[in-house]
Amino acid sequence: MNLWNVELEGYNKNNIKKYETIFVLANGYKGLRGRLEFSKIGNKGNFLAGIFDKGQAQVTEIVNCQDPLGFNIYIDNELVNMEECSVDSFKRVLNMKEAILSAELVVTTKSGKTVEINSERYVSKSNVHRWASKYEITPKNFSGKVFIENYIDGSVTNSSDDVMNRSKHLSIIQAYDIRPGIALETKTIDKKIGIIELTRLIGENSKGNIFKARRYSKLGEKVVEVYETFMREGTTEVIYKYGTTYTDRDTDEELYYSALEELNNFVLQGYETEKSSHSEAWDEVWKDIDIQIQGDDKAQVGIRFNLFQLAASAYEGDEKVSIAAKALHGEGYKGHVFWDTEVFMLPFFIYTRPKVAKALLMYRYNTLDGARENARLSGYRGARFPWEAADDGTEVTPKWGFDYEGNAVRIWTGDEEFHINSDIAFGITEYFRVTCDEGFLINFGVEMLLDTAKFWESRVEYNEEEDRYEINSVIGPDEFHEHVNNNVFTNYLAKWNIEKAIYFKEWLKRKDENKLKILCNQLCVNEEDFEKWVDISKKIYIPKSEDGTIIEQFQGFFDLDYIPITEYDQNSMPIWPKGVKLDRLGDTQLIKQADVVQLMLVLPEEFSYDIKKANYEYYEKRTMHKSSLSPSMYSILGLAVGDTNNAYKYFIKTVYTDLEDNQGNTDFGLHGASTGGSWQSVVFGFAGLSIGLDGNLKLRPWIPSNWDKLCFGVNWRNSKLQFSIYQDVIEVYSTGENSISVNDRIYKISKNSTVVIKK
Ligand code: IFM
Repeated sequence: MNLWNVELEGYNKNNIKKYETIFVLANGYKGLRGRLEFSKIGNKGNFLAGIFDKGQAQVTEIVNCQDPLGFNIYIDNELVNMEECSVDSFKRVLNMKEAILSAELVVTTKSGKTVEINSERYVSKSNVHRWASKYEITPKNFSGKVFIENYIDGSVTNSSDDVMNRSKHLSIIQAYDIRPGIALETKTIDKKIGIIELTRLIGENSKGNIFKARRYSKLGEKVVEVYETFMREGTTEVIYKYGTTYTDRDTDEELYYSALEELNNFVLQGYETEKSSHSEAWDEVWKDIDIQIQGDDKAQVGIRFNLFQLAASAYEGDEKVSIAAKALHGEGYKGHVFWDTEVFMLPFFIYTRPKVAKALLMYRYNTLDGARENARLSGYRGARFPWEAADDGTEVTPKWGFDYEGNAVRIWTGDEEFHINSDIAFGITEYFRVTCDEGFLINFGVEMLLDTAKFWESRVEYNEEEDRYEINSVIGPDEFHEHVNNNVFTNYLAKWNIEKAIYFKEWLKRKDENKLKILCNQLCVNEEDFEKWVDISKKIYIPKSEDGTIIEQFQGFFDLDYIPITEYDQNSMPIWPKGVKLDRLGDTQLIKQADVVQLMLVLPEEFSYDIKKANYEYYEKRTMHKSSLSPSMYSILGLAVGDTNNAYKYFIKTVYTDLEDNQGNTDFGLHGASTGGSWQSVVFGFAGLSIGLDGNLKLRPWIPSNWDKLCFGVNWRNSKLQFSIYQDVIEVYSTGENSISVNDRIYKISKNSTVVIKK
């Protein structure tokens, strides 16, 4: 078993879309679905970060751009196609180490001609505008004319499988015959953002060019070039396909010339040269992110898949884009960005690739005006970050969707899921705690903290009778319960958001008093607001059980029907208890995903071991894990409170969310949050890494008995730490001087040295 590969053996029409998602190649700028060129089944997907459009769609959505992958082989005039040929052998491999997707297939056409095709593809990590494929074609039982068709398809729509909702976001601007090569330029409907794809085929053997004739044509919204060649039985011919992509977001120059220059240089440097720099770039990434789990191959491949796809989805070169819930892997959730980014994915980047983390936070800063507009439009002040975000920070959550039974339902999350503001505040302070990047905080972070606090000031309601502040009619992380009052996740984090705003306002005063003055002026806040903030933070309502042990998820939760979960499916996911009415879930204590448990992980230092344990046990029995965000959180809190048995189960469920499609919707894109949750399960869960109240790192590991060794690295302030955790020994290497607490004992590590600790 190669622990760097995800492999698919055997051709199966039913899992094509799932593997298109699993086999996405992305570089944070572009995501190309892992479509097999020789199949007509599946969903085309060429997503470019930051390219959004509404057009005739329900809401603004990521645009499925013109598809540059088109590549057909005709033996005489017979198309080599998986659906019509007999498949003699079939294998696809995603090599995560080098970020190369390859395919090996042998097929026989209806007329009995057998051909072997070995191909590979990469989307360059070293130059985000470049991507390429290579095809090795061997006739097995014939010699004859072969036509190779290269095309770019501009007829792509979004929601192609959903007849009522198909929408086209691109108008064709121009098709080009580059001779050799083709190009197709489009523009989005609303903002008229230009997008161009260029491709060129090079087929060469020892005698030079293998092509004998070429024909260019524009067929409707497709631009096509076809080459004629002659192939001999048993002789392999190699064809390279080079591709470049540009949009108006990248350049002020004419798109065609930018992309053409890029293509010419790419072809000149060659496929293999770019492939090497691409692999080297990935090598650097892997040095930062890899996690080794020795002794458990399933966990090893699974965790690498999650790290790979998460790292592939981000691009530090663009501070105006973020990672969508489904990353650049599919149209699910319309390419929108949720709290998934800050709470689930960002910690991975903060600890392993801080420059990317900063770019992700800058996306929020760059969309702050949209957030201010959201607050204004809903009658509040300050900044209200959107529950679902696209390119400008305004709210893009659809108003209507479908429930579990397919009935049309009003979606309230965009109106009521307010905790997104504090989730972003959490991302900001967490980034600062780990990196100490003062420049970020001074220039961007404090402004976001103050403006989100100002929002909470306008959002809370004062209950005079009880002398407390409340936040009513909200949705917490558990989306089964809508319009609830005083959801603790929301209230607690609003309080915490306000406290952080006050703390960092004082911090900024010390660092740069003038900057703070300007900021207060700009945001229209003064001492009166700050005093009110203190009052709110002291008096915000946190419902609890009478003895104070169990936090009540929201006011009135304890009075709802308790329905025991007794059955589990083959992936050990809870099955709906018998008799439960899916349109009345709000009347029950069944919850969709971690809510109170989530709070205890976002702010672990705020809750004692006993409180965590009691709440974990109480809510675990009630959680349906109907969101992929849930199992990782139960794994981490489970480990913190000694439920090691279930923790492994939740961990495997998390890392195999997409590989085993255990939420049943991998077709529509990656579960980005669970890729981040996978990293967190290992680092915060099994390794027990946290930041202590003294500001130092703490480690409290527990690893399953079949794990011989768990290894990973993190950036901590100005040093890199490398952890190796064995069953009875822990080794910590640090590039800088550090103090670290391991199982509650403090160890000093000097620069470039290792401490070895016996458990
Ligand atoms: O952000 C999540 C939410 O918590 C649950 N439903 C799916 C969203 C996107 O992943």
